[in-house]
Parts: sequence; structure tokens; C-alpha cells
Amino acid sequence: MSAFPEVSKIKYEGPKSDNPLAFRWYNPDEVVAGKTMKDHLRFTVVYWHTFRGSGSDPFGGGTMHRPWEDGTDSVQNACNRARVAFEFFEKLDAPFYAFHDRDVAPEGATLAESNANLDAVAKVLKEEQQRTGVKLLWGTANMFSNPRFMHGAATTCNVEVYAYAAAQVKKAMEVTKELGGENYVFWGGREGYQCLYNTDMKRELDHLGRFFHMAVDYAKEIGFKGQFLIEPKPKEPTKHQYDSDAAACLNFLRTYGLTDYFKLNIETNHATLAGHEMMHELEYAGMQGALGSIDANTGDLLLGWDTDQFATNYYLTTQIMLVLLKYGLSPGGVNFDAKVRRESFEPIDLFYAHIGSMDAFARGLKVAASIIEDGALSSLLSKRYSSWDSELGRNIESGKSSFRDLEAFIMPKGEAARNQSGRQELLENIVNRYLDR
Ligand code: XLS
Ligand code: NI
Ligand code: NI
Repeated sequence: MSAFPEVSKIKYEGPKSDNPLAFRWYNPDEVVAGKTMKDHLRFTVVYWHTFRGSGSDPFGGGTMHRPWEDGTDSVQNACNRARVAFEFFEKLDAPFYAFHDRDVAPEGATLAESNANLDAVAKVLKEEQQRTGVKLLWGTANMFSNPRFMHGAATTCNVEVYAYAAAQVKKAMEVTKELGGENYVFWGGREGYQCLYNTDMKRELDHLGRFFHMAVDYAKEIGFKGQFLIEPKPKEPTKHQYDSDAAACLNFLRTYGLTDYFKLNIETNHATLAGHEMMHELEYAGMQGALGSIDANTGDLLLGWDTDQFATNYYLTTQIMLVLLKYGLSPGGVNFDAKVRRESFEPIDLFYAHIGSMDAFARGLKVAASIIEDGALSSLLSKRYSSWDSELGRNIESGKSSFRDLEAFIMPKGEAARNQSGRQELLENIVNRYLDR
């Protein structure tokens, strides 16, 4: 029985279409900058918000109307839900999905029971993947919802909770491998602190480093070839999350000798919570060869938390795609870590939300590709640095120059050459011009 009988497969109808259940910009097979849109964007639906989000907030309970739910936390209900999810992925034409272990299957009374539940649901996920061709972008373990993780998982003060977390990740990696997952993500959950009086930060970070090394070792042991990703976030649920932004993550990875094994999964709403633009976080990760994947959402700047809204702003998606085109994304993807508002409680709203954001990213892709192809920003950018293309600049960049050499160069001149305009406003106008097309 269909869960979405009123929806057939979403098709591309072009920008003039006013059909809310059609794509206006996302045309999967259209080639942009040498690749199909489908291959550039690698759209991914998240299981947790889309199929487990209840709509609850700190002031009220769930609002979501999900007629396929039977109200129990049984494995049977989880298996039914998995089939509904795949109907959704298929109709939306989303090539990938992503999950936490505890989203897809209920937690049991013991770890062994939880593992068995996960295996039972993974069987259905595998069947559905084979039936539909939808693939797993990444798997991860939820190590923040259960009260045992109140002090964290890999940074907990309770060594048995640490062991539990290790066993849980071990299992989640096995299931991710079994389902052909192309990545495995670590979002910090409760890895961080609320109060430094009761926190041994150095010891906690050493434990986290050990934890990741054990994950790397286990991946080698079982032959899991997926990319490991860390997802930076500065705060929430703890007041300070250790993986606070791209720079902090890279410093951590370098300190613990992990840079060869991990890249970053950058989320828009986490970037803004850290006081950065998404473009900054992407560029920072990209320039260090560590841009792995993105969690595509947006925050509301008037609300100070991770509101995980669907991004519909073309300006934002254009900025994101400018950086993704520069560094590439595969084996990552554009993962909709976003939830419909609690007032948008009908199943059809899930379609509107994803279609709109897929279109916004497709439009951003096209605009960014034309900007890059025409060199519309890059010509002014290289002009801005043209003084460095001189002998003086080359000697500095190649490490040949010393302070003495530079003094000897500039002293006889008495003053440096005049500066050129930064042309920020012109550049902003140029981006708008491409958006107008
Ligand atoms: C929470 C994170 C989380 C990760 C997956 O803020 O975005 O949803 O993406 O654990
Ligand atoms: Ni996320
Ligand atoms: Ni988030």
C-alpha cells in the first residue's frame, strides 16, 4: 500500500512550471560543468528528521501526522517505516539516504538486543536499496539521546560508557559497510562540556583521539572503504562542542595524527552558530583537502539554535556551489539535514520541502557554474593578487627571501606601491547579475 498515493515520481518541468510537485531547476541528467546535476549534487534524504522527526520542541510535543506509524516502537513498525521511506526517496528521485543506527531501529533492553533490532531493519533497508537503486551516503551512531551518554560518549568520564560507545560504533560501521555506505560520519553529539570545573579537557580529547584511531583500525580490519567524516558544530547540546568548527577539527585531527583518515562534513546551520558563513567553513576545509560532504540546511538568524531549515535562498546555494565546484564533493553529497517546521505537519510537506531545496541547489549550481566558466569573479581575484606574480612575490612564496632581502628591496623605494581597490561592491553586483539571468 502506498503511503503517498497522491504523489507520483517528481519530474523536471522547467522554470516556467507552477506545479508544486515538479522540479523547476533540478534536471538530474542535465550536464553542467562537465557532469550531470545528479552527479554533482548527490542529493541525500536524512532518515532522522524526515522519518523520525515528531515536531516536538521545548514548549510542546509532537505534531507530525504520519499515518503509516502504528504508535509502537517495535521492529515491525520500523520495518514498515523503512519501506515508506524508500517510497519517498524513489518518488523524490533522491539517489541517497543517511541514518543513525537508532533512527532506523529501536533500541533494545541490552546492546545485544539493539544490535539484533538493527540487523532486522538493515535487512529491509538492503532489500529496498536493491529494489530501488537508492544508495547509502553515510551511516552514523546516535550516542547522544540515551541518558547513558549524558557526559558524552568518546569523551565521557565513565569508562564503561566509553566501551559501550565503542561497541555501538563498531556495530554501526559493520551495518554501514553491509549496506554499501560511501561514508561514515561522527557528529560530536555530547562530546564537549557544560562546565570546565568538572572537565579534564586534555584527558577527554586524548580519549577522543584514541576512539578515532580504534575506528580507523577497525575499518581496516573489516575492509570498510568508506570515507570517515567529522561534522563540526560549536554548541548545542553542550555549551562547547569539541569539534567546534572546521579549524578546530583540523587542529584536532593533526594533533592526533588522523588527517589521512578523516575529512569534514560541513553543515550550514553549524557554520552560522560558530559565527562563520557556510562559505567560510567550506573554503577552510577545502583549502586543506578536507572537504568531505555537506549537511545542507539553513538556520534562522533571529533564532539562536540549530533550527535545521530547508535552504531555499538562491544566494546561499550559489555561494555553497561556488566552493563545491572548486573542490568537488564525491564521495560526499548534499545531505538534507533539515526538518519541516512543526506547523508543516502533513506528509505532503516533506515533498514540498525537499523539492524546493533541491531546486535551490540546482539553481545555485547553474549560477555558480556560469560565474566560474566566465571567470566573472576569478579575473578580479587574480588581478587583486597580481603584485605577487612578480619576482619579489615568487621569491617570498618559494621561501627564498629573508627579512634582509625584503628590507634591501623596499628601503631604496622609500614607500610601497599604491594599493588597488578591493571592488567588493562590484563583485557583489556581479553575483546578483548572474542570479538575475
Ligand atoms: C546535529 C547534527 C546531526 C548530524 C548527524 O546538529 O547535525 O544531525 O548531522 O548526527
Ligand atoms: Ni548534521
Ligand atoms: Ni545540525
